[in-house]
Amino acid sequence: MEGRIVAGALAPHPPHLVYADNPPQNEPTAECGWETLRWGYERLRRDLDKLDYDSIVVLSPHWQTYVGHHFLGVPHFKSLSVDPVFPNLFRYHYELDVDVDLARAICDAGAEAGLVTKMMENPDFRVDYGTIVSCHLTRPQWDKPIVGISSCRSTSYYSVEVMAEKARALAEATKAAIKASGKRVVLLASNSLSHRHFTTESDVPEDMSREHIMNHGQYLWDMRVIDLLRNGKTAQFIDEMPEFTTQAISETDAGALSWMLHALDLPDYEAELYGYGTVIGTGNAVMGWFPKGDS
Ligand code: 2X7
Ligand code: FE2
Repeated sequence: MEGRIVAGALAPHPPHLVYADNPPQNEPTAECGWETLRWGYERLRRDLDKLDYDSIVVLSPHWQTYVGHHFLGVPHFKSLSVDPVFPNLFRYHYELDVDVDLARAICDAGAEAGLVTKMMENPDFRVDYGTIVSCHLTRPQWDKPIVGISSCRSTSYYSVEVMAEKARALAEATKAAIKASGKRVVLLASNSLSHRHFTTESDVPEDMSREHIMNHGQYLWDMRVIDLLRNGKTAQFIDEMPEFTTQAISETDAGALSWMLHALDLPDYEAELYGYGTVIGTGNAVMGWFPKGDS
């Protein structure tokens, strides 16, 4: 049977959300915080629980490779992930399985399409926090193997347009490999929307009286993007993505959202918005796409 993508999610990765959830894997503890996003993730999880799927494929802005895309290529990773900027919030003991067969299939399909791709086979590699946070918040049980894909930094090395072309090619490779695998797969675009952020933190990080969008311009951009995505205007979003990325310093620079939307064939159906909220001034939305043909 042909494999297929059963869902895609915009799954932002501020470590603050894991911190505020107090899972046993994370050392620091919080009183509360960023509820609209955490409740949004709760509802995303509920919808994903209704689906039957084999693997999760995630592209992360915090695994940065300047030459091509790399793929986690070791069956099991276990280590401690410490956020470099927020070590006070995120010291997370992770243990995860990798769907190496699917990773290799996407890696090979990408290479055939002319992309530079490489399997990352160092067993001591430390998985980045973007991958860990998005996967934890989407599936805290960690009972599905993941495919971890690095972000090729072509936006900074060349231009946002070069990144967009590569994201599209990687999406085609992802789709073809999933189809041939016979597997049912969930895709995660691990990124925030607007990304200007505060440079200082309050004494109590979860003090929500201090949390708000960085500026009104960023908010307007986030609302525009969410409106396009909610209304199935993903092709228009892709057209506007370079300007959004530049003006809102958005984490869409990493290509995760473009990759996922292309792999979903640029949905013209509505996305489910589970929640929007800011984290240290950045804009974050949790959203889901459910291609027809699944229950
Ligand atoms: O990586 C992040 C992010 N994208 C947004 C907000 C806060 C921290 O980390
Ligand atoms: Fe980030």
